[in-house]
Amino acid sequence: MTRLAQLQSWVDQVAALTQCDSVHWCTGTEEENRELIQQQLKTGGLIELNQETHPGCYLHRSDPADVARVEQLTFVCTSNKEDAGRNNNWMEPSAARARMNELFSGCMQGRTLYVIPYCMGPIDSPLSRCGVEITDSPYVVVNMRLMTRMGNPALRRIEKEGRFVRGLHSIGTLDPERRFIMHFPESLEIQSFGSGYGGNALLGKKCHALRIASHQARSEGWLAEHMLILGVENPQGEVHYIAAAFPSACGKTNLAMLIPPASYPGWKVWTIGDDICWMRLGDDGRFWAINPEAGFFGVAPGTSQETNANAMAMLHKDTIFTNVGLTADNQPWWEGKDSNRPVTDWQGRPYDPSKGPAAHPNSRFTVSSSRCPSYSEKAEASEGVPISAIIFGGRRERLVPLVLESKSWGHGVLLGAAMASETTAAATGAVGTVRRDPMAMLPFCGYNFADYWTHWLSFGQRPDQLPKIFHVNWFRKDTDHSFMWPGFGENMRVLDWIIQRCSGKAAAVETAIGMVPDQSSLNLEGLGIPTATLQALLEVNTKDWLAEMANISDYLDSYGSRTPAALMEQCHRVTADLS
Ligand code: TSX
Ligand code: MN
Repeated sequence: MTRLAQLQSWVDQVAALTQCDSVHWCTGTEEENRELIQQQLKTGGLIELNQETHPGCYLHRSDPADVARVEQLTFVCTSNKEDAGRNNNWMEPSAARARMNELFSGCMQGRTLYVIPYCMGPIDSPLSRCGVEITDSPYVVVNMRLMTRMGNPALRRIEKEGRFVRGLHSIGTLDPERRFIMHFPESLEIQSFGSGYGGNALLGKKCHALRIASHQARSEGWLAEHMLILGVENPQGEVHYIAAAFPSACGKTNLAMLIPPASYPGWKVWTIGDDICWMRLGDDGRFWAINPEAGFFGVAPGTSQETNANAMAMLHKDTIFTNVGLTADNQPWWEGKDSNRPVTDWQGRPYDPSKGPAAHPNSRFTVSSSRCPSYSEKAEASEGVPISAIIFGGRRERLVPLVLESKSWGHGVLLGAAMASETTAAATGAVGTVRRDPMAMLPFCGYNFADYWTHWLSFGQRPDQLPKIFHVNWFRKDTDHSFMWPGFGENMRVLDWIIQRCSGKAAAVETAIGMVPDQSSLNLEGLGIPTATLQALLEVNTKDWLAEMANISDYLDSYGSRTPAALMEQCHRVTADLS
């Protein structure tokens, strides 16, 4: 129950449409969470894990046909098709509503309807935004409690502000033929039917904090980005904050939780967020950023003591695992975790390597940010943190140098718009194909990419205060197919160079595609990287880059007449400098 009439009447209307048995207003309390978990243990929605090694940890097994986001069934429903852009599927709003009404009609018979008020961002921050998700999935409720500020405090803020994103979700019958994720950015609405999977069902995350928020951010003059946020503290106690966007399978969560190597005594990396960044220009001309999330919904496979010790430390308590395998003593297990052996796979079958991996490649952990050893207290600051540098990245075996600094804001926007990654085995499609993924927002930008680049370019007013923009590539390979850069903790050396560039310290060499470290300004002490390898890591091959620029130009052009001329000019200038 709420005293906000528009919220109460929407809930009443949805309850009537879905014909739910009962309505539960989520408070977000411990007690409520305990009850929801107990109830799911009874129905099999959750399975208890080893409570000695993993207190408060549970396993959820999804329907085997419901294990990932469904981009082909995800729509942006703007009144004008062009506003959604060729980067989105589009449906006319009233047609989409009619379709969804049919699906939601009577879909909660015999079920409880949960009303989840949530706040994306610190509860007292002017940068935060609220929403209400209605769902019939108790799994969604317990996950939303970890991923957002959920319950009474959020409801109080919503009642005060009177404005919130309306999210409606039902798992329906999980029929892949009757599954849709609809966004109505003009009226701040989300409707998701037929999937219980995270990105399709936890509406605060990709649907609200990226698709709806990016649309809202454009009209309000801020940015909602698919970026991690970290703080680098030097031995003098100064902290520089960095936001970074990478396509999937580049190790964003690992970078957000990086542990500086022994060669950086007294340095510390603080985690603000691992997935989403909302930022806005302050009166001081700097970008101030918050992490709208309150938890991590991370990919489990590949997470280990070696790749991400901070993540491993937080996954022993109060964590929900989805689609991982089990050891003989009921501990969660995934490929790459440790030398334990799985006995049960993610579908609950006896583990048989000939039937595939023990954990689904997209299996996940959900855990509160407060469990992360490197979690920054500044993540709770209502004013956010000031961003010194923005990093774009991609997985490229050839061509793209280890690190590159843009020559201007506009050139930096080009680096973001031209981002690309080679597909890995985990993704569908051919392995090794280069796929463009501008600002890592391809599946998440709630409006036309061409307008999005115009919006990015519009911030180039006070260039002296703006963050510097960089591009990194941890994935260069030698002719013998081995990685040239050690990556992981050693990426600290690249972050060090980036911060030094922001404070005008480190030297750089100007090339046609941007500034690269001069051979002595990147700290390589103790790495034993041969000079030839370093040269290759930082080389700019004119012939190959001319081909790349032609490809980028065609790609940007494919967005049509709305593609900003200033972006095409950046592209042409780089091409001319290469020639
Ligand atoms: O997350 C990764 N990062 C960022 C870490 C802060 N990964 C894993 C990507 C899959 C999600 C990386 N993989 C990184 C990286 O920097 N680099 C690589 C490639 C690589 C893999 C193994 C080695 C080195 C590089 N091993 C040895 O050199 C022994
Ligand atoms: Mn993401």
